[in-house]
Amino acid sequence: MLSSAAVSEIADRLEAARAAAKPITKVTDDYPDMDVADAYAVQRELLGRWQAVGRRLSGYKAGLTSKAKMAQMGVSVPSFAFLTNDMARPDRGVVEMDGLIHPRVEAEIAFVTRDALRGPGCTVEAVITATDFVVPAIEILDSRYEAFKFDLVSVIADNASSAGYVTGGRPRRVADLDLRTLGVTLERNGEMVGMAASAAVLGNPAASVAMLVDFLATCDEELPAGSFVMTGGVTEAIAVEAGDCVTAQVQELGSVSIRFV
Ligand code: OOG
Ligand code: MG
Repeated sequence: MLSSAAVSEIADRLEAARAAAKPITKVTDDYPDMDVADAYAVQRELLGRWQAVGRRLSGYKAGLTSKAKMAQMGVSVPSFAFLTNDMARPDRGVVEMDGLIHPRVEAEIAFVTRDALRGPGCTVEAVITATDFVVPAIEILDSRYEAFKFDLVSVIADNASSAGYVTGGRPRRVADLDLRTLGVTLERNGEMVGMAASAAVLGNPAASVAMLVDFLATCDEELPAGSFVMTGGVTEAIAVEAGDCVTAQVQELGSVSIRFV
């Protein structure tokens, strides 16, 4: 297990990379013995620092939950991370490239829970029962690592590349939907750059929430009522440049857009 000094040093590096928008080598190059638990300790350290300066925990994300994402990133194990209020961007708003290293966007389905969920053994049915509504979302990723290349441990330490998120569309009750068969598209400047069915995420994006709940249980935590959860990119993430307009559309849920300047 990493010492708390090492955890703090890694958090320093990641924060410096983020602040300067300059990528760093992946942390496992310097800490080859670091494991997944150490990486989550770095995440906690980052969250603690962010909360200390007034950022608030606004949700959770699961990532690397679709085959498309796993293949794209070369990591085949889902990961979890925190979202904070300052990462939220308004639908149809703008995101400045300044301050970002090499941003990518991905189309996701996000859940908002009504009831608390506690693992272990959380099921898709339990998630569906506890869910208030689902909405379409775009996640903005920005790996703090050179060339957007990492391994599982490094990406977890980097809070799973999180940089921002946008929700929009029409909130829908899950009882009215088949969460497995929703068509999802991602467009950049009007060109279709990704498409899949929602089942691409672990067979059902609710399974991604269940996995998060079971992960939180290993930390002796529950997923509180009213939580916002991003379930993971349905298709590959797409690199963006200044001037790009990106729209994610989810069947039955409407669309969400963001423009980069
Ligand atoms: C890691 C974060 C993965 C997703 O939805 O798959 C993720 C990355 O791909 O940079 O957020
Ligand atoms: Mg994501």
